[in-house]
Amino acid sequence: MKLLKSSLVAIALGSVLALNGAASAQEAADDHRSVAEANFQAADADGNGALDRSEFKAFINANAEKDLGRAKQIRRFKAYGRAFSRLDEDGNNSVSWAEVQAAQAGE
Ligand SMILES: [Ca+2]
Ligand SMILES: [Ca+2]
Repeated sequence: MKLLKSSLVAIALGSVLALNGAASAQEAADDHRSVAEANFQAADADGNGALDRSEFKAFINANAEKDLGRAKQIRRFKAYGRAFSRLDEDGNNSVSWAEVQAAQAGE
């Protein structure tokens, strides 16, 4: 299903990508990041700029709805705790936007 969807998108965007492939790929990445950032801010219920474990779960679920990164797999396997620990690099039991971006950069 995912392959089929990707193929259809590729066909639909073929002429655009042929003209300006690199810029379009970059824009798609920027789009994903701005959606993820909006989800991050929406999930940050207490507005302290970082996600605790329950806020993080809301963040992952919002990202899964948008098919971002590995959010769907995390949701399917309920691997929120493991994902949280992996992202929380400084171990302060909260995930900052910088930590989310650092993890994405490493993928
Ligand atoms: Ca918070
Ligand atoms: Ca942290």
